[in-house]
Amino acid sequence: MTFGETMALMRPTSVGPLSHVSNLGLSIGGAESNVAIGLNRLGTSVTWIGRVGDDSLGDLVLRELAAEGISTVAIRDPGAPTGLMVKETRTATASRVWYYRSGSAGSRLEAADLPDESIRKARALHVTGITPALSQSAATATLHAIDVAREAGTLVSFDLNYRAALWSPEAARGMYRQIVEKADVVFAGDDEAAILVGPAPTSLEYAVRLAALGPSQAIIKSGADGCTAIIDGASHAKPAVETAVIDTVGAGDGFVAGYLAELLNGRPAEERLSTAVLVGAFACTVPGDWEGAPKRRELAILEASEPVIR
Ligand code: KDG
Repeated sequence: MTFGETMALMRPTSVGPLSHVSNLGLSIGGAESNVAIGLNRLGTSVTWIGRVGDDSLGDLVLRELAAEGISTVAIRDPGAPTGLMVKETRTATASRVWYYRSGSAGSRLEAADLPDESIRKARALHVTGITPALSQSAATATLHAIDVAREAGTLVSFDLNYRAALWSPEAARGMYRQIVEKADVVFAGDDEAAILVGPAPTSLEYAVRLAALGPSQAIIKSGADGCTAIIDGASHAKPAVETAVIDTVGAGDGFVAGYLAELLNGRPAEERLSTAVLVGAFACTVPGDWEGAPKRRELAILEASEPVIR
């Protein structure tokens, strides 16, 4: 189970400043729904909870999630629009994201929106550090959901997912600490971990410091440098899977989906991390944030020696 804000996502069909781009494709994006889709494609069913506006972009979000087979608990908010995210492919190798989400329906998520009984019954609850950055009510909802999950023995997974456009490192730090101390599994990039535990010389040291705060599984995602983890007291590392990179946005969510899918399948740590780096690489192969997520039967594609599989 997961919850958060899923936005409409517009992305250019050509490279250059947005002021000179004449066509934008329309899709959806949201870290938690990206993870949900990744998990579902790997065979793990997921429920996504969130608010969208009572508008056409809200219809788009819910239709896409339904098309991906995600169960949704969606609140239609007539008082606020569905959030919007616009990508700019400024150069072939440098892109950026513009958010139009302040006051959005998704940011008005509140604890009363969350079905506590379903959280209690879920095998896992996955939250990200984006949701508590959206508003006070979303932050309260996040902490509430984690408490409900913990009391019921539902595994709590947390991806720090720092977004500089939403809050400062100082504001994020206290919230990260509260959540990490209650989480079973924590994911972070090196820079994100540094916000919470201060600068460390190596990724492994970041994992050690995060694990020292409580989680039995602390995983550092280092993009093209792979990942490092402390899992049940043992250290692990995996190189990234090499692929032609089109767009790295969503790779971290793919990584999380791959890891959680294998964790929930009862697979050992090494296998969780192998699938994580593989699914993360798949996310980089397409412009969208989640469209490249693999079905289980496709997992071997990236390592195939022939470009065409017949
Ligand atoms: O991780 C990818 C996400 O960043 C993207 O899909 C949208 O949730 C999003 C965000 O807040 O950036």
